[in-house]
Amino acid sequence: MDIFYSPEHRAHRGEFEFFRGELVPCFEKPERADYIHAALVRQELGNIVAPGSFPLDAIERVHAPRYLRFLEGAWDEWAALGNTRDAIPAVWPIRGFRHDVEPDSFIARLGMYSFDSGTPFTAGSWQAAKLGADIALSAQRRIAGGARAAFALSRPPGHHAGADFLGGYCFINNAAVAAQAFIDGGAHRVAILDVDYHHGNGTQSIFYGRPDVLFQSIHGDPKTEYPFFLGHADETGEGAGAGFNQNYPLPAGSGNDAWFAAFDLAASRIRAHAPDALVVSLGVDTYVGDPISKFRLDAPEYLRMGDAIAALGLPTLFIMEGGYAVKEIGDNVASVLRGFRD
Ligand code: SP5
Ligand code: ZN
Repeated sequence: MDIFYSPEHRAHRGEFEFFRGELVPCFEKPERADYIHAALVRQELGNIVAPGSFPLDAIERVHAPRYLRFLEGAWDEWAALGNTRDAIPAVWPIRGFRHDVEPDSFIARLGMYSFDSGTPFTAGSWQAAKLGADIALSAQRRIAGGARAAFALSRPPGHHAGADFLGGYCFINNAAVAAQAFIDGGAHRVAILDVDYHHGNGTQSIFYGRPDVLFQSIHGDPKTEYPFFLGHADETGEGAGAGFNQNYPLPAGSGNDAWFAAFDLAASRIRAHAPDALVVSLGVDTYVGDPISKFRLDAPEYLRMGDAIAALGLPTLFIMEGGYAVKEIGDNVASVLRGFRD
């Protein structure tokens, strides 16, 4: 399958994220994509294809224009204030605060458009995030043109980003942008399967009221796992979208059997939806060796995952999300694609 990739992802290179009272080196680092790229080339899993460039319109189909304008200008604004280090959100308008008045202060607007302090905004974050969306759209177009599958190998990831907020290392929701592009291209129904360890809160929130885009997410139980405030089993959609969102939260420590039991439930929902295309938010932070996550999937399970996804028999767009065991990330991603192909 074609693998859409650009080395320019390196423009996004956060220095530190805030964790337990101190700044720790970012887990979401450029080496992640470098290792994946190297493994896919070594295992000859497909042609590496440079993305095209798309107008912002396709991204504005799921993100608020004023949020995108903020992201686009954020680094210049921050730098004009005399800053050279990354911008890290530090103040947020929670319940009872005004959300209708956009403050003038940069740090206040950064807080208004974010939900955690773990997502530094760096000099090249906008460029890399926009490029990631272009990668997702290029891969989506390949499938719309008749390909069975494509892989959007991008970073930063996207599934925590909502219509007007960043967080969880994510700025633009690539999976949501791609799913919407399928709909705008004439697809009647799309399914998104999110296998990242963390709940795809951004994707869920974007499609929560819609029946055309089914969202299925298997993840660590938000009672104990990030992002904590969304991802419970009783969140099933609202209004016209009622019944088109399913979460499969599993306890920290869950292993292969529990994970694939949840997968089978998600797979039957996807089959029942009869989508024209499947978007897979592919995080491999479910791996037993992941430094920030607590599932225990063994390396061979990624082959099985790819095989199980292929058994759905759908045109499939894989989009890269999380995975922080950098030395193993390439082989685990390659296994999913190999399991899918063979
Ligand atoms: C896309 C994605 O996988 N985003 C995940 C964001 C998780 N952010 C919270 C990270 C908490 C770091 N915990 C460090 C534990 C070190 N032992
Ligand atoms: Zn994750």
